[in-house]
Amino acid sequence: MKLLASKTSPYARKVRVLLAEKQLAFEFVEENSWSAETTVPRFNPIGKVPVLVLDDGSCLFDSSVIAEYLDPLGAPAFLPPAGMERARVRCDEALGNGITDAGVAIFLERKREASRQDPAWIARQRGKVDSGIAALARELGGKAYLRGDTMTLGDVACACALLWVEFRLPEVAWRAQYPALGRWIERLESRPSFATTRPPG
Ligand code: GSF
Repeated sequence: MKLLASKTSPYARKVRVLLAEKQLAFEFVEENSWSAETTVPRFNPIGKVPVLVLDDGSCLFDSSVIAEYLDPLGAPAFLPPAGMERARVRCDEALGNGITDAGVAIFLERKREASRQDPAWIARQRGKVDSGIAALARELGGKAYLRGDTMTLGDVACACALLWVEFRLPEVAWRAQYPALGRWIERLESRPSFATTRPPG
């Protein structure tokens, strides 16, 4: 299988961490979905990365869908089998995705010419980043991982979100505000799956 992705995408990083943790073989195809030459729309009509292209040529897109497909392909499992336990992990993942979505909205708005930026829109999205990170800190409390002693997809999504926020929106400074999140993320970052998927530069 092939993964179409950029090296900076936090959504793609979530998938790349899972592939590394499960030691699944894949070809990384670097794509900038914003460039005029991108081939991504041929594989995903929405034109976004990550996209997983399977050996039969069929495609899966949206990082959550790719995670759903990958989880049973190798150990360890990142999702409980069913029921409320699985829904809770999915909700943790949605929290991470939501922090990322709001952060990306700010990042893209700031790319516009200063006079065309909407400060109210940026403030609204910043509110989501801040309240999302506060909720994550409350959920983690003093636990090793969000759901106890086992790392789940929720931990991976939230860690990719926070590391991306630190990379692109350093003014958010969540490490200073939430030392427990810092300790949790240091544990995750020391894993080869996170170390090898760090954005360049
Ligand atoms: C979001 C993917 C996305 O926004 C997912 O896979 O979870 N819900 C999707 N990808 C961005 C790159 S990045 O911000 O990670 C993308 O490809 N954007 C191109 C565009 O045209 O919006």
